[in-house]
Amino acid sequence: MRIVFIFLAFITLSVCLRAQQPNILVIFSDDHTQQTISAYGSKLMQTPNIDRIAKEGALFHNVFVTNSICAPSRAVLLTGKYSHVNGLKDNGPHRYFDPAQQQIQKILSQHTYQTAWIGKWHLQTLPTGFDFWKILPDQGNYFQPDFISMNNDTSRVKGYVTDLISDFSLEWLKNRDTKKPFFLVVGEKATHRNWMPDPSDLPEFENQEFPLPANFFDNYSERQAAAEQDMTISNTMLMYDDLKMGVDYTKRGMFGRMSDDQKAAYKSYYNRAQASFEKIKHDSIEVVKWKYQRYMRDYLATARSMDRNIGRMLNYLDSTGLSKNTIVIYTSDQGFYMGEHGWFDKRFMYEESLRTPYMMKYPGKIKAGSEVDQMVVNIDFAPTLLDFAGVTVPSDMQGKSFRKIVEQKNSDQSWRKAMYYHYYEYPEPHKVAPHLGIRTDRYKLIRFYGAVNKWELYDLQNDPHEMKNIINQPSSKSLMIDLKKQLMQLALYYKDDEGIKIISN
Ligand code: SGN
Ligand code: CA
Repeated sequence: MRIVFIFLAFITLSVCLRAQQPNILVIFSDDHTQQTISAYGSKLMQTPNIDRIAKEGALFHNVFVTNSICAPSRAVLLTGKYSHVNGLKDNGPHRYFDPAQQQIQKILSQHTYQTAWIGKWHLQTLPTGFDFWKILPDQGNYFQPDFISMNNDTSRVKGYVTDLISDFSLEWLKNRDTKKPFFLVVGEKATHRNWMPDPSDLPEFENQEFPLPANFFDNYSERQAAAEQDMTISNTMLMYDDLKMGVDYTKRGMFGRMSDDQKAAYKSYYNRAQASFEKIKHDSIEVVKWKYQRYMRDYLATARSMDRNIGRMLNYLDSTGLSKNTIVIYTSDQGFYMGEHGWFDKRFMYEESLRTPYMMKYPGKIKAGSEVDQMVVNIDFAPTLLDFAGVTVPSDMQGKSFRKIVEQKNSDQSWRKAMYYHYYEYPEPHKVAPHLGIRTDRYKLIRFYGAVNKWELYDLQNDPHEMKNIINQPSSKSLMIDLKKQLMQLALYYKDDEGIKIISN
């Protein structure tokens, strides 16, 4: 009798625990930056559905990535570890993500969760430890994209990538095992280069003019790595591939994949753009400004489709009553330059690409409209989700759960005051020299190495656009010594042996 009672009590307890486990939906976009999200105060466009997550939950103001590039950032999301520990330092092709290692989905599976990844994946090895996945090969395509399924079959699907990723995600949600909580990552392709909008989103921005960032015409003085990169709108951005001028739609490839209707819509739209180019093409300054406007319009239009599709997913959660017990997170693999320093792309430890958007809702647990100013790093994402799922965070994960912070239960005086960064990929595709660095709430110290051997120091309070490297000012000396010491402490703490050597040199 007693044994039966204990058994029943155990069953009841485990059912209760399970009932409390939240569902988790992570919407993980590609290169979508804070400067273009209205929740962050952007005036460039409205993102009402993304903003909804922040309004119903928390908006994070200071979320940074460890290595501002795609595949490494995904590896951090899965492992809660820096690139030098999880093994994926760059996008490849010579480095691979080790699929055998510990990952968040594998841990959640062991604790009743049903797990899935749908959309862009971009780790060179296939997903492991998910109950379901359906992914784009490599970067994927915007139109009629191929998807790889779990049986390793690759097939082309008719439609626009952002719609399809949401369709597959909703389909999986509808057919999931409702007895288990779910963990679903939706990997968006938007807003990645070459920014091919859904034709229905083309008119929205066609006649809008966007203000040039204050440092658009940067001369990179005292910043050698910034001067030597290859990611400017003026020189690197391509008239054909990126800006869709003079496209031959009969050729195979990303344009050839479009349907006749889609091609017709593009031709008519981009012919008008071409006509505006013809008028200014002999004035080099006007050409750069024209490229900037075209870039902004296409990038923002891909974000518009994504925002609409996020609305579809949020509506599904609301209409099924799932919202009540579902954590929804919107974030991106890193930030991006929208013309700041004259650039597109990411990689640098400067603010626009070091930051990533992050918002999170969980009704009843996270107060609607809350704001988080603490310094969060993407190594914290996995530990936080495990914490919310009631699972012990493995001691080898390098991040920390910010659950108490977002639930406003603890002001946590011991929370990090500085973050550590390390970027590796060189030279392809944008010639950004490898570097590592530290960011505190006010200062940033960067050490470029390899192709460029230089230190840079910024006072973010006086110079938020990072135009003035103050490393050689005599008054910076003691600050530099102090920051370098802290940088070394962080490299030691995160066990970055390569970083330790570079800092000591
Ligand atoms: C492609 C892009 C680059 C971009 C990388 C990495 N070129 O190579 O501009 O930096 O991806 O992006 S493209 O002409 O092929 O679009 S990441 O988001 O996957 O890291
Ligand atoms: Ca990316």
